[in-house]
Amino acid sequence: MQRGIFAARTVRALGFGVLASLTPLAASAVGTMRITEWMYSGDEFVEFTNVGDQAMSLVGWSYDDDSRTPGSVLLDAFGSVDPGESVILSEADAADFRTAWSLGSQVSVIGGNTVNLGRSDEINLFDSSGTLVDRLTYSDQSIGGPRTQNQSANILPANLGANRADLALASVSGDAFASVLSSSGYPGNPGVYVPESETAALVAVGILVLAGARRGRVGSAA
Ligand SMILES: [Ca+2]
Ligand SMILES: [Ca+2]
Ligand SMILES: [Ca+2]
Repeated sequence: MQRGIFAARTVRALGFGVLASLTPLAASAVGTMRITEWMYSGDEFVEFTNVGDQAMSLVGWSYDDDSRTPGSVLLDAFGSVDPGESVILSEADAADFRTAWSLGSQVSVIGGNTVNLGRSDEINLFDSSGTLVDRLTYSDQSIGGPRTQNQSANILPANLGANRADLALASVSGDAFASVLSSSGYPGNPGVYVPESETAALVAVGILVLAGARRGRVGSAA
């Protein structure tokens, strides 16, 4: 009995010790690439952001849609991605995409993506060993969340890496994600992912916007 209690306390103490030693490491050791925004139709693009605090080399990394195959679309051209930096994979040529969104040359864009996204599809990010780093499975019809036709949607800081498209927020010009309109008039914010503190303060507002958008979209055609 006495031994059992001692053992339980020891295990618990060891557990806390392990947690205490791992937490700071996990928070500070590496860069962390996450899917942060996407639009499947209109000005089709996917945005990846280094939400960690170390630069990250994307040499050897790749993207695929719901066929889930590492190496399908190489992301080598992104090179090294700084902490807080967002990079773009677009269907349009990189130059055309930059023009459409008034992006400077400081935003890395890989254009001409032919592994395109549909209304119900998936975004997969693989590292140089082919290991899945992040995935976003989305469908406004079967999963919920915004329909990203002619508007992008954003992953909130709390949901990064969690594959919760249903909790994504549609972009609205002038919103907390610094959304603007493309030359086609579509709202989005490719090339920037606003800091967590600013976004978190406006999450409640975003949820209200989303709820309003859902109410206003009842009965939309395919
Ligand atoms: Ca598409
Ligand atoms: Ca597809
Ligand atoms: Ca963005």
